[in-house]
Amino acid sequence: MKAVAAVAEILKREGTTFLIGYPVNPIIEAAAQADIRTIIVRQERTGLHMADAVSRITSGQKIGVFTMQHGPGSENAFGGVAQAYGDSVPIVVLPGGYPRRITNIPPNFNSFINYRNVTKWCEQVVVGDAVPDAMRRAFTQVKNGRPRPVLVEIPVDVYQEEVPEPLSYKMTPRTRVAPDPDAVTEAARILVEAERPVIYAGQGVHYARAWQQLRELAELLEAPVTTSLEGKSAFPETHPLSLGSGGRSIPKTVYEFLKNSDVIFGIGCSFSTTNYGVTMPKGKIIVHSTVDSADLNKDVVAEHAVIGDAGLVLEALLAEVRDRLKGKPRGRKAEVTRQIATMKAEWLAQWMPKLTAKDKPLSPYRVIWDLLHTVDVANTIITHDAGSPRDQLSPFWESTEPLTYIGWGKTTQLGYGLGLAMGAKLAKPDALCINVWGDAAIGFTGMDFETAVRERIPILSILLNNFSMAIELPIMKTATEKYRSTDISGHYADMAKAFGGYGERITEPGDIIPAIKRGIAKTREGIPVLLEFITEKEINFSIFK
Ligand SMILES: Cc1ncc(C[n+]2csc(CCOP(=O)(O)OP(=O)(O)O)c2C)c(N)n1
Ligand SMILES: [Mg+2]
Repeated sequence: MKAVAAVAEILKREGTTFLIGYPVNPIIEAAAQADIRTIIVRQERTGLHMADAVSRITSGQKIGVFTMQHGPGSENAFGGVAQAYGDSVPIVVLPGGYPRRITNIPPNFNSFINYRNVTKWCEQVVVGDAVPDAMRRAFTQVKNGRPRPVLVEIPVDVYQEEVPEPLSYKMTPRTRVAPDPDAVTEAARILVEAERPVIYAGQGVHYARAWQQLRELAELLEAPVTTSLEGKSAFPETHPLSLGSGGRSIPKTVYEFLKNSDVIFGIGCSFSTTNYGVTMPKGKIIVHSTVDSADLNKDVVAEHAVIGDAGLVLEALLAEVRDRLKGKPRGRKAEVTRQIATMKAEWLAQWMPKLTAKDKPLSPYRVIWDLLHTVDVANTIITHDAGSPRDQLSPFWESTEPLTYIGWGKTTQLGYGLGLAMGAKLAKPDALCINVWGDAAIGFTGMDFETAVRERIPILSILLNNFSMAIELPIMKTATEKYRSTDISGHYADMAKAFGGYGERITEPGDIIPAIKRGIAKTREGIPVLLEFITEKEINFSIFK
């Protein structure tokens, strides 16, 4: 068989049911011939974001795959792969390559050379019959160890070469890394001895699907739980031990409890220094559990470390902690949960005027608050974008079920949220999939709303249009005054309609909830929806430093 047909057959054997891509790449045609649904986007970046969400929402059980052409395709796709690398998302990227004769000759863009720093595995196939080996290596890497993108570049003259039949390829295995028992014993001792421990859960908990174990450990230790932005929804945020999620803008409980803790237990997290995550306060005893030892002592000094799959680590810790506590909590819960509830109520009361504001232009906080109280939160998957919408949404959105919030932001590419919502909808067609973004964000990827219409991916897009890059106002004062450099404009509800979707522009506070309900109803009819809320240039955030 031809190498290109072998790629399609291997994708099938790996369980790929749809391939997201942008022409020209013959894998698209071969996939269709093999009955893999092909989904064509309007630009590569969005397609990668969609593949990314497929992997995130399924905890990597279903790996998102994206293909594009050599040259412009692989050049333009760079952002999408870099974003997945930044946030540690496992995707398979299949660019075409220049013919072998000229693949290493400038100025030809060589994916093998250029993508090495944003992938965990990057290979160029040099002969057709090496395709099965290359694909086996890529899928093995993407499914094992720390999740991150992998890439196999296939030069255009390799696609038509022969691969021996019958094709020898079996689905690659998944493994889990178990922790060192001594490290577990040590960590359990520290956690049990701690007076005021706080658990900080990262997205490793999502990839290990270890939500139940996390909950059991928190309840046994009677320890408050917060998450990274990526880990948001790993612990029910309505649980009395929840502090809410981390990020740039956070509930007061996250800040105060971390500050007053004696021990911080990071599970399935990298503790990377980022503007979009809480900074761990100095002087704490840190117990760091991660699947990748490259994270250890990188940004945060950890005296105690446990390497392993978050699920296996939590199970081992549970057994040890149960042993030490004779199976029962020590009766700290009432006091801890009372403190959390009191502080949370005070903090929310401070924000309530904005969350329920009757102003025009609308308060973005009011839009978010009304959205939270209109949708069925447990059956909704929501994501933010870069900019103010992230900082307005993440502290106030309380996720109750695992993987119902796609939090992100080790790097923060404007326009990421649309593709994430679309990928989530592909992976979970029954969920209401929402992206909340600003008018700068839609400038990057808005054209792919047309993809949602054409490919029948009925998402609900919530646009907070303040005709501005409001978050930049404080640092672009002169440029704004002299040259209006933060102003932007557009009628995006009309844009959505022009693309064949449902669009509505909302200016009245009383119309927010009815419009959301109309929008949800339209998504149920299979029509993507864009609700454009005209909002004020709000730049107050729940930031603690
Ligand atoms: C690709 C990219 N370029 C630049 C930025 C920097 N940036 C972050 S937010 C922002 C403006 C956001 O404006 P908007 O989406 O309208 O939200 P607003 O603050 O107005 O609510 C910019 C320029 C970015 N995150 N991504
Ligand atoms: Mg804006």
